[in-house]
Amino acid sequence: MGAKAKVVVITGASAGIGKACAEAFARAGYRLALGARRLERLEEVRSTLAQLGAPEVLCVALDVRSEASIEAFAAAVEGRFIHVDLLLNNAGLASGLSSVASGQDVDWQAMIDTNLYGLLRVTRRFLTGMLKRGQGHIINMGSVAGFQTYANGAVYAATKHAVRAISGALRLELNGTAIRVSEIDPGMVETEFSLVRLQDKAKAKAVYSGMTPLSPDDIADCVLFAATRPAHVNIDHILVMPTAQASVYKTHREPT
Ligand code: NDP
Ligand code: 8X3
Repeated sequence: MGAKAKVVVITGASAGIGKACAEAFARAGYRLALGARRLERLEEVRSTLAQLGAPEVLCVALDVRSEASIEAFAAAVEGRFIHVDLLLNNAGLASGLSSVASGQDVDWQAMIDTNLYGLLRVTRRFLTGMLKRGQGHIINMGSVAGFQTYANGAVYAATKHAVRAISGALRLELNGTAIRVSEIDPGMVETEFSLVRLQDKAKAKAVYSGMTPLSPDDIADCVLFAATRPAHVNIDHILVMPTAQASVYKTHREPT
């Protein structure tokens, strides 16, 4: 891509899907602006990303739950790159697995602040530049939980249903501009997601026992596909599941 290499901003690039997307965009020659709370984890992969082909890699601490952190992150990104071509809203989490009757405010708040408010505020901040330029692409990380809900996952599923609503509304609001809005909606992907959710290594491992989950690279393939379509093509959404997972209710597992 050389001097005109496109710029992609990735939130939550320190692990899992976000990190795999950073690697995929590096291989495709994009300039990268990466955010996450664990700056040291971003710095650890910086040299690998450069070796893979990213002409520039900017790593900045970002907590999407904080408006001030988003502003500092965006100012650093715009200070370095001026234009952002693509925003990948990937930062997200599930906190706990409990019924509505027994749910804790602290878990609900973490999911709503990160997956919903965080995505909204980051989008608003980067849309300003995209609207001035009349160009850009926003890719939101949704989930199969944006299409189906499950017991003990009400609030996580609510935030992912909200992401789908936001992607749809944005497409309507931006119709007539060249700004595209896509959503990638994975089923089970083995990352740090279940460890963050359950806070227990053995329980997190058991989530994927007896089946082959998606890998972060599988999702990065989908993101890169959506990102690299011609300007007149908008991928609205890609719902992608492990072959062993027919729905959030039915996953085939081999005896282990
Ligand atoms: P990981 O836990 O492996 O990665 C989550 C990433 O989000 C980390 O880089 C983390 O960085 C970042 N993050 C979390 N909170 C914040 C915050 N407040 N500010 C900035 N960054 C934050 O999980 P995944 O890679 O699996 O998750 C990525 C996305 O994919 C999420 O939106 C998730 O909901 C979605 N998803 C995951 C599925 C799965 O089965 N794994 C399936 C469907 C969707 P740090 O902690 O350093 O801030
Ligand atoms: C993560 C997938 O099924 O745990 O978005 O909700 S699931």
